[in-house]
Amino acid sequence: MFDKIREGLQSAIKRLLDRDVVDEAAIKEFVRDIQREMIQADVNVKIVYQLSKDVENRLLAEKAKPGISIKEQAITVLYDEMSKIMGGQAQVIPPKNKMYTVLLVGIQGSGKTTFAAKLARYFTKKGYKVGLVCADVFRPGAYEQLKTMADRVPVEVFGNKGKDAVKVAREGKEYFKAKGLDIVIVDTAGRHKEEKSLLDEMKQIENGVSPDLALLVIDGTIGQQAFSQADAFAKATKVGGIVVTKLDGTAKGGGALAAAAATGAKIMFVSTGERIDDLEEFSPTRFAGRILGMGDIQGLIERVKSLETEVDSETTRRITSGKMTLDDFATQLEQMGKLGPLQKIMEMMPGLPKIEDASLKQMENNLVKWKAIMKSMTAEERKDVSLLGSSRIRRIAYGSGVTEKEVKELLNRFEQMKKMMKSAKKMRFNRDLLRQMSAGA
Ligand SMILES: Nc1nc2c(ncn2[C@@H]2O[C@H](COP(=O)(O)OP(=O)(O)OP(=O)(O)O)[C@@H](O)[C@H]2O)c(=O)[nH]1
Ligand SMILES: [Mg+2]
Repeated sequence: MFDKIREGLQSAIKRLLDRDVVDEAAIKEFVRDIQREMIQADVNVKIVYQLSKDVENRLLAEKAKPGISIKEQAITVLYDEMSKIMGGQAQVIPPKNKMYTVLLVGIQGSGKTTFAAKLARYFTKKGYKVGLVCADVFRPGAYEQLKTMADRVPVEVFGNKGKDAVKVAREGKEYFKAKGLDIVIVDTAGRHKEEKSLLDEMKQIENGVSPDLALLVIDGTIGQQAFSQADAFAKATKVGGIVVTKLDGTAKGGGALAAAAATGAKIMFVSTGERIDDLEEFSPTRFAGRILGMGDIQGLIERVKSLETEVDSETTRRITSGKMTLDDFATQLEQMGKLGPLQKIMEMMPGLPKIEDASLKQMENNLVKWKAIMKSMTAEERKDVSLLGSSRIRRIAYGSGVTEKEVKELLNRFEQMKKMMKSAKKMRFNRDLLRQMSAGA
């Protein structure tokens, strides 16, 4: 998701980080870089202009804060402004004592039916009792499509062929109300290719069904064209929210999100694939972070801080003086594991070279293997690897189900790591390492 724009912005960031001096000219060039990348990702020109002007003004006006380099400042400001253009956070929290009705509308093929099932799943996981209503009386097979997906949740689908949509929706509500459900999701027909007639019909259904929430489902592949749909919709309903779909298959997703947010409409969910669980609540800060390739960098820093306290000073001294033991190494690996999957950690660090998924997978596998190998060693062996002659290595390999070569590989890595840690002595442990990696300062 967002691969193209992320790569573009990351290389802009990297170019900035690679500079020796960051002066006014460098900042202006950074801003121009960003403009170019965003326009290529189909972000609306006005939005790009506003964002880049704000970033530039802030960077030129604000003095770098103590302890933060101008480079870090540039990334933080960009992140901040990107979060702003993504709009506010809007969560859906249906009450549990009263039935809550969600109406889905959207033009043909935007992903309503798929989303209906995903949303049913989302609410079911949160402990709500959910029912689906197929009010698409237009397309043959609409009921079956919804039913197939609903079976995977699983939730019940109410449908009644050959009647008008409003009537079916009303009957569906009554039906599920009698069963004591918490939430009813109404899927409608997308017989429209353009928004005017869509909105006319939506108002009609809305009046008939009186939903608590009307969601406009927008296909993310239309990029900045999302603006006019979201805008017209926001004006037509008081209970509206936006869903942007197909973000997995498009380079224009960032443009669609920014355009929808620019209308003032609330983006509530994004859909990122065809599977039933490919749904996310929309969070502006998280998405800005992802587009910049730093994910939830704040969250990561917090986690690293909390891990730091777990490493006592004795261990730190041992490691940085080149006397790291395999136990220490195991602890390090353990802690990396706590930060989350490598893939995620990597995504959170702008400016890191892109690592192929395959080699990441390989690294993950190694970590699992190494842990097993170290578990098959005795405490003495972990304290002093020089004990590990060929017969012990054979025993360990056997005990952990790997080859002797793999045990030796681990020992090599461990030696390398030991050297690296010694030379990194001046660096204050994890946090500084992370800061270096994340900001290149
Ligand atoms: N890659 C991807 N495909 C999606 C996503 N959401 C929906 N699709 C696909 O888009 C196509 C249309 O999805 P539907 O859910 O049938 O769309 P709809 O709005 O109900 O269509 P109509 O009822 O005909 O208006 C299907 O092939 C879905 O599998 C998504 O997030 N990612
Ligand atoms: Mg449909």
